[in-house]
Amino acid sequence: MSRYMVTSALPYANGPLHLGHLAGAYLPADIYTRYKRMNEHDILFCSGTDEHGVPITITAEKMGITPMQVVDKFHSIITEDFKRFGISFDNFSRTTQPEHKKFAQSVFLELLEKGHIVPRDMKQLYCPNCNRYLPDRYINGTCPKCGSDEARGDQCESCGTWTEPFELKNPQCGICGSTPETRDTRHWFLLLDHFQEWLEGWLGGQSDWKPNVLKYCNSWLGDGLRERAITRDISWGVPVPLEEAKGKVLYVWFEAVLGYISSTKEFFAKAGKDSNEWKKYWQDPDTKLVQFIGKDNIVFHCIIEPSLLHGLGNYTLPWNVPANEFLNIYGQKFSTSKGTGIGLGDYLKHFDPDPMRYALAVNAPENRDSDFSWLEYQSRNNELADVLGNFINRTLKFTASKFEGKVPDGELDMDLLNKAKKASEEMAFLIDSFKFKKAISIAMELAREGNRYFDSAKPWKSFKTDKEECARTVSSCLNLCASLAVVFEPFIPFSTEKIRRMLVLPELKWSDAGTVLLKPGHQFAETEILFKKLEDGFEKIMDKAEVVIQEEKMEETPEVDFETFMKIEFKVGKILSVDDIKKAKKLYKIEVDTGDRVRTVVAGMKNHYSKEELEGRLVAVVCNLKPAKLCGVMSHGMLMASDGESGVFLLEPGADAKPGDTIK
Ligand code: B3M
Ligand code: ZN
Repeated sequence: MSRYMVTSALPYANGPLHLGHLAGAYLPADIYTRYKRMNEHDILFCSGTDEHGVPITITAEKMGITPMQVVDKFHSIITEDFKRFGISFDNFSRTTQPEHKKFAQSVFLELLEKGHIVPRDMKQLYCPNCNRYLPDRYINGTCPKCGSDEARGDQCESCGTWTEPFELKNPQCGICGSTPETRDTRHWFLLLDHFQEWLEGWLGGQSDWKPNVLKYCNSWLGDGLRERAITRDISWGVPVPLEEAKGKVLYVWFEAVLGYISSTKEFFAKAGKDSNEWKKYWQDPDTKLVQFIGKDNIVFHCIIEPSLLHGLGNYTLPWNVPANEFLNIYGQKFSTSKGTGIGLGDYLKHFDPDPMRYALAVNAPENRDSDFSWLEYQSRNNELADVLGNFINRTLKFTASKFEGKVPDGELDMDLLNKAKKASEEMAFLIDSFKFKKAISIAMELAREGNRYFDSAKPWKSFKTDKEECARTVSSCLNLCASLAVVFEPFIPFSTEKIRRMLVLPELKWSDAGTVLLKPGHQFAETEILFKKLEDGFEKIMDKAEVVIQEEKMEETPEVDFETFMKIEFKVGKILSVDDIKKAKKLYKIEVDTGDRVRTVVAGMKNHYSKEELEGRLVAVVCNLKPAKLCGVMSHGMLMASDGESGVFLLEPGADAKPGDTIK
C-alpha cells in the first residue's frame, strides 16, 4: 500500500471561483483522490485559501472593507462551493491561521540560518504621486520576455514569466498611471542559484512528468536561476520574523506553497492526533506528493517549492505535478471581472454538480487549452442521460416489472463482466498516469456496451420465449450496472451514490468492477431519476447578471482619479433634429451639433420628451464615448440626464452657452 499526499493550488480568497478553476486544479485532484481511496491507499488531500498578498489588498481597497473581511467572506463562499461540487478535501485550511504564520516564519529563519536567504539593500519603485512603495502587482509595463503590454511587476499575464519590477519596460504605477521613481530599501532574498544544479538533476529524473511541465521548468533552468526577493513592503501578510524588518511581510508565494504543509498539520491537530503525524506525509521518502495546479503556477511548484523543501533538508519532494492548461469559454479567458466567467455558485443555483464534473472531465485542458460552451455542456449532460442513465433505468425498470425488483436466478454472461473488468484496468492505468479524459471515455464506452447488449439480447422478447435466457441477460446487465457505479465513482460521485442506493449496494472498491456484486434474490430499492435531459436554450435559465460574478455586485463604486476623469470629453451640444428608430420603443436618433461636428446620438428619451421639446435644445454631451450600435444605429456620444424616481431630466447648460463649449 502506497501513501499519497495530494494537494491542489490554494485559491486566492479574493473572489468566488469559476469553472476554469474547477477544471484546472480541483476536479482532477478530486478524481485522483477518490480513485485512490477506492484502492484503499493511504491518501490525504489538503488545500486551503491563499489569504495574503496584493490580490487580497486590491480587492479590499476596491470593496472598501478590510483584507480580513475579504478573506473571511470568500473563504466561506469558496469552501461551500467546493463542498457542493463534491471536492473531497480532507482539510481545507487558510493561510491566515496562526499555525501557518508560525510555520512560514520558522521556515524563513531556518533558511536564513542555512545561508539560503540573505538581506540585500536595494532599490524599489516608489510612486511619488500615491506616496507609496509599489508592490510588484501594482506596476504595469512591457514584458521583457514576450513584449506583451499586459505584464505586471510580478508576472506576465500573457506568457506566465515571473518578472521583476525593474525588468519591465515602461513601468507605470498601477494605481495612478504615473511613472514611478526609485528608492532605497532592504529586502531578503532567496538564493535560488544555490539550487540550480540540484534542480537540474532532480527534474532531469522526472521523465514521466507531463512534457509541458518539464518544458516550462527547463526553460527556467536554461535562463539560469537568480536570487529573488521574498519580502515585501506591505502591511498585509506574514510578518518577517526579524526585529530589523518591522513593517515588512513575507512574499505571498514564499509562504503560500508552505500552506499545504500547514493544512496537513491542521488536519491532524483538528483530529486530535499526535502532533508529529503530519510528518508521515511530508517527511517520509515513501510518500508520493502529487500537486495539482494550473499552468500559471508551474514555476512556484516545480522550482521554488522544491528549492525550499530541499533547502530545509528533510522534506518529501513532489512526486508529480500534473499541471493543466487553461479552460477557456467561447475562446476567451475565464475572467470573473470581465464577466466571462461562470461562477461555481451561480451554476449550482440551477444545475447539479455531476453533469458539470462530467463535462469538464471529458473536455479537460490536460494537454492544451480547451474551450467551454453551453452547447458542449448540453451534449455531455444528454450523453449521461441517454447512455448511462438510460442503461441503468431500463435495466432496473425491467427488473422491477418482470422480476419483482430482484436479481433473477440466471447464469451470468462472464464475457460482459470481463469487459467491465478490462475497462476498469485500462482506466486504472490511465488515472495513474493523470489521463482522466481518456479514462472517463472508457467508462462511457462501457455504459454504451451495456445498451448494445440489452438491445441485441432483447429481454422483453426472451421473457416470453426463454425465461432462462432472459434471466441471464437481466442479471448480467444488473451486474454491469454495479460495475458502472464503480468506474464512474471518481468522476460523478453524487450519481454513483444514487445508483448504489437503487441497487442497495455499500461503498465499493475499485477492484469490485467486473465482479459479481449482485447475487440472485438481491432486492432493489425504488428507482430515482439520475440525469435530466436539457432542451435547447436551457442555459437561458442562468441569468446574465449572475454570470457577471458576485464580486462585482459587492464592490462599491470605485473611485476615479482626476486624470481619468479629465479624459472624458464633455461638451455643450445643440439638438438639430430628432427621429424615431424602427422597432425601438424608447429610443430616439438625435443629431447634435457639438461645435466640432454634428454627431448622431441614440438616446432613451422617447418616454420622457417629445420631439418638439428636444429640437433646438442645448444639452450636455459626452463626446468621446466609444461609438456603439443601438437598434441598428451607430451612436457617437451620450446625452447627460438625471435619472431618479421623479423622472428623467436632461441637463441644461445656461442659455448663453455655445455648441462646442467644454464642460468641466
Ligand atoms: N493563489 C494563485 C492562484 O490562485 C495562488 C496559488 C497558490 S498555490 C500555493 O492561481
Ligand atoms: Zn501612483
